[in-house]
Amino acid sequence: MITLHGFASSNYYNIVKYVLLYKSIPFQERLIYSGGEDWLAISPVGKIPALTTEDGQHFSETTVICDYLEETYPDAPLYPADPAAKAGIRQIMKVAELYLELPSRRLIAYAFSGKPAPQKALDDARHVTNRGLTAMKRLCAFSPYIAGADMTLADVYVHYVNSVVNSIGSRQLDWDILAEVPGMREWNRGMRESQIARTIEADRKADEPDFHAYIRDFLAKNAVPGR
Ligand SMILES: N[C@@H](CCC(=O)N[C@@H](CS)C(=O)NCC(=O)O)C(=O)O
Repeated sequence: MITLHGFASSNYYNIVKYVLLYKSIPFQERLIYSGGEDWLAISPVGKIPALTTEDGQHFSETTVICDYLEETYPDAPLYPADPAAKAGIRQIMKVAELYLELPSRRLIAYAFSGKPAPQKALDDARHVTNRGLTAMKRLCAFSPYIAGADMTLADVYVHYVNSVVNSIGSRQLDWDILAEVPGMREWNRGMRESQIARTIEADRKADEPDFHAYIRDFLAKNAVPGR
């Protein structure tokens, strides 16, 4: 059986979990927050999530895992068949990853430690996020799904990107980032309603105490340079 490694407070983990549930692929979850050499053998950069296939191969990187699942389990497709339409979906995901998720994520240490972020870090995050927003305004249709009539991987991906943008980026920058893209908030609310999203959210809530304990322990051992 497929094994999904990671923890339920990770938005990237939840993207893969969503795909597994959406496609009704049998899988087991292995709880891990971080690890040593054994973990690097499964996830070479040491990041969550990673996946072990039915025949024992391991790999990491969320979009790589999702593409593997899509190609191996083509039922309940999350990409259009047409290559150009598929590229359009992947473009939305890549823009969301590089220009929305990552600038917010770079502020995560300040959010967890409570130390004020250096002004340069805030300015950089705002600049990159602005570029992402400009692109998303052009790319997103929300009619009713992010790229049009059909639910795709971009809906799943951006929904969980938005959780980091909302909880980290918006708070650190004191800026309602998602409100900048017309239709994004309403669409995001709709995405939260599905049974799969509710299951994932319930699991995330259940993981919260352990995740916070892990973060407290991490911060006790690793100093976060702040302003
Ligand atoms: N590029 C990776 C990023 C994954 C990632 O940043 N995961 C976080 C958890 S949400 C993590 O492992 N953080 C610990 C670390 O960076 O060492 C992906 O797309 O899967």
